Amino acid sequence: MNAPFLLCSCIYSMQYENRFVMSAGCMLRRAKGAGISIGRKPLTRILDSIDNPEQLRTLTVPQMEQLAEEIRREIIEKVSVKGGHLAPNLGVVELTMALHYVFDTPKDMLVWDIGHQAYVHKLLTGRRDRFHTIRQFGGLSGYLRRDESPYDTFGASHASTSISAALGMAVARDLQGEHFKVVAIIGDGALTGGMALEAINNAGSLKKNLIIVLNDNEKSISDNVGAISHYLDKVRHMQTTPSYQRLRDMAKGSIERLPVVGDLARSAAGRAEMGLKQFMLPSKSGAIFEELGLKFFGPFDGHDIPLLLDVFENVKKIEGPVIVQVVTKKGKGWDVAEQDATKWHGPGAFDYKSGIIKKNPNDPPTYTEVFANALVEIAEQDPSVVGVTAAMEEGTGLKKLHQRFPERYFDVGIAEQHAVTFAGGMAVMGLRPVVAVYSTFMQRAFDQVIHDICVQNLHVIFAMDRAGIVGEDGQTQHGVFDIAFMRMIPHMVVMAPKDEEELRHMLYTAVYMDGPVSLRYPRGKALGVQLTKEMHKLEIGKAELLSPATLEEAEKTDCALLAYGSMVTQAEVAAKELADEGIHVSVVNARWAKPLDEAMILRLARNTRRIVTVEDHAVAGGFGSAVLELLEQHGLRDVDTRLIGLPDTFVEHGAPTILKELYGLSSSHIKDVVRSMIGEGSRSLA
Ligand SMILES: Cc1ncc(C[n+]2csc(CCOP(=O)(O)OP(=O)(O)O)c2C)c(N)n1
Repeated sequence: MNAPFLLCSCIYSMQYENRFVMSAGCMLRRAKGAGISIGRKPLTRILDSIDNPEQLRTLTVPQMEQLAEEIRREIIEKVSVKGGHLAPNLGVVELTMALHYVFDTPKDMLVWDIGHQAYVHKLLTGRRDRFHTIRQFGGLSGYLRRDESPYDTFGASHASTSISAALGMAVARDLQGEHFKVVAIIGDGALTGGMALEAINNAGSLKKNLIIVLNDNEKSISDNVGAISHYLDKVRHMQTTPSYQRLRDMAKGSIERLPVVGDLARSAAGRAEMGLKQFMLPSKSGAIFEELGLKFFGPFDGHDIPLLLDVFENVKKIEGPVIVQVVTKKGKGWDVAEQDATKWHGPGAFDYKSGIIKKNPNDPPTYTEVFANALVEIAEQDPSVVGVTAAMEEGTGLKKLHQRFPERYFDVGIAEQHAVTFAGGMAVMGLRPVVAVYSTFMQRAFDQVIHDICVQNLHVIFAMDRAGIVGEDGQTQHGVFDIAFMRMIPHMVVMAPKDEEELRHMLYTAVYMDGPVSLRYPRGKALGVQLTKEMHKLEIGKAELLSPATLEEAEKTDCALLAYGSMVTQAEVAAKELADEGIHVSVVNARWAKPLDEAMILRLARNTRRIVTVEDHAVAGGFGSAVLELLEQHGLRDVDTRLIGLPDTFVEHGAPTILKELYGLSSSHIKDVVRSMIGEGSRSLA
């Protein structure tokens, strides 16, 4: 604990002895429990009587400690059914309770960063009854949504936004003459994002009343990286040094000897704060946040409820922007998750009794795995190949490259913009950087892709995982805009494989061509097709006709289905079933959204007069739009062309199968569209 702060908080606790039944938090701290033991359920739960923070505020500290255990159990049990964010939530149970206890939410505004750690917040803010529906279609979101609850003050899921949003709220509050607190809660991982640092820069000069709680658990999804993370390590480490411990004891002793609690003691504590602060931080110049104009307090034990209550009650009174560093343990309370917080960051369904994540051993590999293996294979042959990730070592599969070639692997933190320009710098020097990134997070670096990569025609490879509908993570995580924002940029080549075998060849092609190139592939299991030993280059801009066997035959079909990436399979299924009805369609694996296989598309359009494009992406600006543009350029406006893709809306969360059916990305919808084009009863030219 921060010794100077301890002085203030002890004084405070003395005054509030009656309210906190445990009395002065810092002096009468209870021994911590060993964590929850899953399987033993209490007969009556405090949790069942908590529907809002008002009710939480009536609890005593021992009751809150019991509630913390109940919340952990609830989260583990419910998340085990369908998967979700586990370790981040187990780590913030006490922190969330303390925030809702001390602050007058929802009038005081809590702004969570990312929101993957907001399950506790959801449980305490009237969503307990629906908690079992989390991340399921029609159920609670796995992140924050303003339309879900007045307690969700700002939507989130992409990192590093909380301080900006909270600062904006604080400015508006003051302009509107209102009075409430604004608290941003940001993880040490999210703090590596440039936006968070931009916001701190702004907050330090605007000097608004704003509280930033830094939830420091030393982890992003994997271990946190970067110089700021090392700096926080040092601050944390100070806590464990003997000199710090001595100061802390001195502080405690002096508080206990204080005869009265009043203004005098307060100012004494204040003086001690000033003096001791020099010892708390590695060096004066190292106190970077203070230098930037924010008051910095911490580190505090983020699992110590009485302490947290004291700290927040005090921080509430401080003027100007304040950062409070709270140290938490990711996965806290469940051994399995504590020991491997990366694995338990966001597991799929698991058995909470055994702590085993459910996985079918017969499942085919994921696209991520195939990509990761192919990249290592290529890197083994070519020392110029390097990998860049923005804090997604596990998710993108770059861990394999990290293990094989640590010196050619770069985790830059949650910093997609930097990742892109950093790769540009390496490309200028003749390296072949592969930026492995989720489609949704690529959105962050749009200008860098244009300005730093494409304008200079640099050879950077963007491998975009989780493209298309991702499912349970919902609105903010579906990768459904990348074709549009990539294909509109001059020089950029845009491709998507129909299966994992083609993914390998596309990656190889991307590495051994020139200029900027992007490929997208979906989340989850691949198709299970046989992988060939050797990778080879594909011809750029050449589509693959899947059926019928020749272009001459395809020209005679009723309609041409041009399918892009993962939708090829659905198109093939639809074509087979339509054939049973006597409707003959050709199926093309388009492969390239840019450059298009103009020759093939124009030939099919001129002869079949009916084109259907299919993609797992927004219709606006997508592959189908590219085809329409082509037809328009060649005066083929009278070709009946239908675009199957996502409408102009944000796709909700839920199982991919449900969402694909709902939004028309299914073979049955493709069939309906074809049928409606040619009329019931069909007209077969074949
Ligand atoms: C822009 C962006 N890139 C990547 C991610 C993926 N992501 C989700 S949680 C997370 C780690 C966040 O770490 P931290 O803020 O410390 O929170 P913790 O999970 O440790 O509580 C990352 C990288 C994201 N949400 N947003």
